[in-house]
Amino acid sequence: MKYVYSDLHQLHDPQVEIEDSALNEPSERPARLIEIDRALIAHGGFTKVEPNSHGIYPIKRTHEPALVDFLAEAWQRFQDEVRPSREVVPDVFAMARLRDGMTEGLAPTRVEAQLGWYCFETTTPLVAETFTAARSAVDVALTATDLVLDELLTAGKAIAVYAACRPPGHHAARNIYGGYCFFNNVAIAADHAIARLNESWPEDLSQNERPRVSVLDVDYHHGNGTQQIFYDRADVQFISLHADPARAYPFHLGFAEERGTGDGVGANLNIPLGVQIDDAQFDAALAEAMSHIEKFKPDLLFVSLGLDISATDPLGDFAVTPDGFKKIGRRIESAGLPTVIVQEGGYDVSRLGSYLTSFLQAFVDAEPRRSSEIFARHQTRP
Ligand code: SP5
Ligand code: ZN
Repeated sequence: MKYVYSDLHQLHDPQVEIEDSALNEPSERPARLIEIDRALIAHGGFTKVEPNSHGIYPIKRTHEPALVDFLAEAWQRFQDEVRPSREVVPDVFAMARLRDGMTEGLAPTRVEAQLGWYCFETTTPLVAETFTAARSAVDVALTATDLVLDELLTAGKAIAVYAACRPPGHHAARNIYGGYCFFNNVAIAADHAIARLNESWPEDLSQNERPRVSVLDVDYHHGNGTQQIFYDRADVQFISLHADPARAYPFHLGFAEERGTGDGVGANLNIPLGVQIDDAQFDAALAEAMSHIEKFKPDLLFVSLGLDISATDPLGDFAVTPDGFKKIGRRIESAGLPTVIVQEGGYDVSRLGSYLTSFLQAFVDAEPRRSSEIFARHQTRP
């Protein structure tokens, strides 16, 4: 099985993050992906691919261009215009309620004000080369998506590729970042997949034959950014299993009532879960999610894979075991869809490799079958 990995993620290496009213060592650190890469090499069943540069355009199609331009310059501007600092974080947040009953505020121009406009919390510091690392994570997701699309479009095969993304992406919304995420890797890749399928397929397809994709988010935390980006879209289904936001980050989104808006009504589905969810309980929720994906009949499946659902994760309170990860991988694989697996969270650094290889084992085992069978596209759809 192929995986896409770039060493450039190591350039994002904050030394502190402000969390739980304390200055902590960052949970989201380079060692996470170094451990994952080590485990995939040691396993023997994986082939590493370097990402290709896809440029800035796919990022600016999904995110507001002003956010992208801000992230390109913000760290250096803070050094020049405020004071030298290894990590740069906001301290004044542009909360909409400050202006209750008034006209909407103007976008600020000073860098310290823009930080609180474009970032929603304090745990996601910028360092000197964060922008380079965040762009490399996007290229990793886009390259993995291209490998899956190439196989689908040229040979009709449904393969699976793992995108070793870091920093993660699913908390980054269209024009605001946070939650250790800068660019929404999976959302950019899903938009790119739809664009490529639209270019390759005839223009005169009926509405229910047009390209569509599903994003299944199994990170411990709700994928608020992905939900926001696709909330009004009928061609991207977003389904998230996560800790109930009534008790867990990101707190303000991820409730079951959030079902989409406009054309997107019904294409967003949240399944909030209680504490200490075990393998069987997680699998039952996943079975429900998969039944919705089966009905939607996507051309491609994206998985936002968070390994922070494990029983040993320092940020989570679920109870998924290595055997649970195997079963989760098996259930997702059994849908038989062309699949891009995108790395999100997971913070028990020394165990991330074994959790990941447990999850991916079903895809490794299915590879011979997936590369000999033709995937039936253009199924009849609702
Ligand atoms: C991508 C991703 O997984 N982002 C997660 C960001 C979570 N940040 C908030 C963590 C709050 C930590 N409080 C932990 C208390 C655990 N006992
Ligand atoms: Zn997470």
